[in-house]
Amino acid sequence: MRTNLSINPAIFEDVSIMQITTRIIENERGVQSNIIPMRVRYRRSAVIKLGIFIIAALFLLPFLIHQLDHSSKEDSVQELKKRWKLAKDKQKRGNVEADKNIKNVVDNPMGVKHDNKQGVAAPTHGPEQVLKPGILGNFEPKNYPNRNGPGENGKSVHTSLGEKAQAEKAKKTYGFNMVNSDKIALNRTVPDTRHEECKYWHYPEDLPTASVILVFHNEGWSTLLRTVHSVINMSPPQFLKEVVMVDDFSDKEHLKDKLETYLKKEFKGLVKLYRNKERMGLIGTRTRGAELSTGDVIIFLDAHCECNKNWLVPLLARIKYDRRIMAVPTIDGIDWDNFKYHPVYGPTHHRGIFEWGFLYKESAVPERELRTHQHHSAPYKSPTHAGGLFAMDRKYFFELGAYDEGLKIWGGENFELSFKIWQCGGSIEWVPCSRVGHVYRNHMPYGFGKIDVKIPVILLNYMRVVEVWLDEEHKEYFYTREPSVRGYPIGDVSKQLKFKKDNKCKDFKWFMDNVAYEVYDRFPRLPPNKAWGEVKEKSGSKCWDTMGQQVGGGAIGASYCHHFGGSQLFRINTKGQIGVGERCIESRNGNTLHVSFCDVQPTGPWEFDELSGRIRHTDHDKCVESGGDGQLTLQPCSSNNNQQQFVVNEVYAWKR
Ligand SMILES: [Mn+2]
Repeated sequence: MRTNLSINPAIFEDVSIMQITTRIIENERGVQSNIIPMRVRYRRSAVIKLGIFIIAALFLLPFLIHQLDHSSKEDSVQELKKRWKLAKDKQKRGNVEADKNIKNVVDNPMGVKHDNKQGVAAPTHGPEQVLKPGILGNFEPKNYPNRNGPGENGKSVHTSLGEKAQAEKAKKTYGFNMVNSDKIALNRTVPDTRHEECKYWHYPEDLPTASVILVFHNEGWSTLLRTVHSVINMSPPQFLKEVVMVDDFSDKEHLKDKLETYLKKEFKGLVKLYRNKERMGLIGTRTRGAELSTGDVIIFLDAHCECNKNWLVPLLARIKYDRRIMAVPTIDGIDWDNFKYHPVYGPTHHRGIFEWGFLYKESAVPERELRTHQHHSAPYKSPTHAGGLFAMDRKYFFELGAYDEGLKIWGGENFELSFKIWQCGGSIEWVPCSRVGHVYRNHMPYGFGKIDVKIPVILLNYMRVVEVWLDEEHKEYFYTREPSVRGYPIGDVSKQLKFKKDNKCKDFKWFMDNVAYEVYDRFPRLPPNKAWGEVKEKSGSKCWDTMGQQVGGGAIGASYCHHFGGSQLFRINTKGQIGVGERCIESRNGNTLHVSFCDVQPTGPWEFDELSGRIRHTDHDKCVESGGDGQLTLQPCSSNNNQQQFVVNEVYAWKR
């Protein structure tokens, strides 16, 4: 594999780099106003050994005493000794087999059925993590504070009447209610959302070091700094090499000198701040952050996160085990308005997949994957990831060529990296015992900066990914779903294709059959389009339009043709579905047309006769009629009614 660790000097010359020297937060006791020092303490190995010895002695003592009178107890003692030996050996050698002999005393409350016999044992590369029920994990935080205060323990905070106007303004500027965020301590506590089992995992002591990379653009003060404090507070110091902050050309005043001064004062060189001299976009800035990092592992987090208990070690342990694993924490939600910290998934594990327009989706982990694991809290494989939060071996990231440099701004980079990893020999795992809270925005508050692209940037990115990593069959599903971008020039992808060839990466069919196999269940292979584009009245001037309606919403209608696709781009496929975006058009009431979920078995109900221009609903045996007043309804079909006649014109907005 080609290793590209060199940093482009041209980028560096233009950029003011600020290395900050500061103190560790622990030395700040009592100095900063709203910062209550909170560093979670971690057991040292000596303490663990002593702890294990004491627990073992307490366990064994009664048995040993009884053994004098009751020789029948001998078996139990021998059994116990055997277990201890197995547990210890396992930790030493990373022996997977030994783990099966340790009884799991933590009930699996999720009721997930694990069929161990059918499990496929993964090859052991490095030392494995071990579950020791009843024995607190070696990196479990101790002395996690119990505090009262606004938002402590992840509770919600509320806006008073007097603050309403200011809160509204903040929402518009940042996408978050910063008035509420500002009331919460920068190092607030959060509830432990992990599965109970997570407390009893033991991890190797010699893990790689991590650089946590935070890319930001015009981020609010308290959400940004809470992320930094949380990373530092919740990570064992021996594994956190640095926090690398990369400012993608923000112009907010609080992110200038004030930020530099604060970081200098609070964190002793542990937090480094770099600034882009012009807007690079998220993807390019992430790669730059990786170039500037010095840890063994790079961990990307969004700039509005809060790390939960023992979030870091489970990620590092997977990379220690196999450096070609991308380890993804399980994301908790933080409300953008009241900042309540809460889990977003129920007891069922989820993983990342996609539909054919490459909208990111999550769905329950299939049984085929679940049955390869003995423990519900064990890391599991996932086809892809949401994009914002993940850990990777730094060198491996560059061996894979980092992100495709042709990807612009934001979007699709998660698929590029995922497909590249899986198809070229690596894997992606979601780690249930690593939890990180993320504030979901209510809207994207800022633009993308200047860009010369005639289709949505995200579609251009998808096209580059599709053209490099998909095969002919699967490419066709993408272009069936997004027909109007077919033929748009995507620039040079020869470097990516060469990489794929040189590294003998597997094809997309392999990926679908072996990794993302559940995608077909939820998003079946798309039937070809029979006609697509604007659906225009033959005798009028209006086009079908979703009118912004969603599933469960009101009727769609017709409005003046804008020729830009979007809400006026419909696809009628050979199986009789009418698609719009990822959704379909249905008329369950036999009267009006509505946006609905697509049936996974595509069979009708529509019939489009190009000759007559009639669009017939076969179940109701009625035809779509445009009233001329913007209403679309189903009416009895009539061959001489020109209000039931439509033409479907392909739309390529970028060609005009
Ligand atoms: Mn985010």
